[in-house]
Amino acid sequence: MARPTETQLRDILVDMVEARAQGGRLWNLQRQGQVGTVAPVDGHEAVVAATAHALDPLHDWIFPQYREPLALQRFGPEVLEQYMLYNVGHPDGSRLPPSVRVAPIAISLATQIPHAVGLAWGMTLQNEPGVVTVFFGDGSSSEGDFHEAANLAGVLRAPAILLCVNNQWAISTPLHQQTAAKTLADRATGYGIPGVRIDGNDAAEVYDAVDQARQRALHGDGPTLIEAVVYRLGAHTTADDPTRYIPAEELEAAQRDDPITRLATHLASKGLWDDELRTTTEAEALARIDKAFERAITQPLAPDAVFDHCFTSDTPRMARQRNALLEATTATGAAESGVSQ
Ligand SMILES: Cc1ncc(C[n+]2csc(CCOP(=O)(O)OP(=O)(O)O)c2C)c(N)n1
Repeated sequence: MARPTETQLRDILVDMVEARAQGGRLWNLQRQGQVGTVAPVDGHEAVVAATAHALDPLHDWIFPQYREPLALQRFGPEVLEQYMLYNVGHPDGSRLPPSVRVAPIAISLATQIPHAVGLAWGMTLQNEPGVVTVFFGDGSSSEGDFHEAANLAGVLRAPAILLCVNNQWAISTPLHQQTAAKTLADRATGYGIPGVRIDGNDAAEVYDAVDQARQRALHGDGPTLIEAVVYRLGAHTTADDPTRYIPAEELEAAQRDDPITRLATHLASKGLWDDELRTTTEAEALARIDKAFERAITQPLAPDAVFDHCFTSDTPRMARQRNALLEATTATGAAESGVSQ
């Protein structure tokens, strides 16, 4: 049992509050047409931030799905900078410096899980210390990629933590239509690995579960499946209207168990948190995301960059398309500008 210290819990809360504040800014930027579709982190903050604090940024890897980056900043300031590049559509947003052990976000559901398990196995083969944690949702746990990767991880005893964030919804599909399984953690039995189900709104419980799974992996005992139960506190993405399918009273009940309020109340009772600290934390977080956004939109971007990272060299068809695009943008003068808004 590795309960985080009160100081660690305060650091986790700082990351959670920052992520929520920056997510609000990102939502507004999307509404202003400044960034693409955004998937809010609201309701997932305790799982993501506490996990990042239970891991070692120098040796461990994180493979996110798409909600996590704002709460992963313990792994380096580059995470926010790259995420903002991604949000403005710059290809460099999917390329973190090698020193930052966070993989690019995965929009194609569950594709990140085999990659994570492969890396974990590779680290074992190369005698590298460290574990790989991969985030995915309850919806993604129905994908073949999850089952294949979980099975392989068990067989290879890969040092991986399969972290399923069960937020009860996959866009508008509720959990009871997703699976007949009683719990998602139960699925671990079929792969011969431990499965644990935790309260994802409890940062201390998340920290403890991830720490235990990490110790098992480091001792050569293989992967763990963790199901962290939370509730998605709002829209799936900026393209969604949850009022069309989530009963208002259900959302209100979930909001009463907001992970930020829960941890803030605990730390306030210990004299370690107050409104002033929250205000300062939010202001600093907003200043950082505004700076990262300014940097992202002024980053030069060639109009044909969209073709750049598909193949080593363009196929004949891509070459024709690239040329056509360059001719069209030169004609309109668009090639002179930076990221198009
Ligand atoms: C392979 C694939 N199928 C379908 C989609 C469309 N899609 C995007 S998000 C989503 C729901 C994912 O739910 P879940 O894995 O529970 O994660 P959450 O968004 O709730 O965090 C779906 C079906 C996709 N991105 N990729």
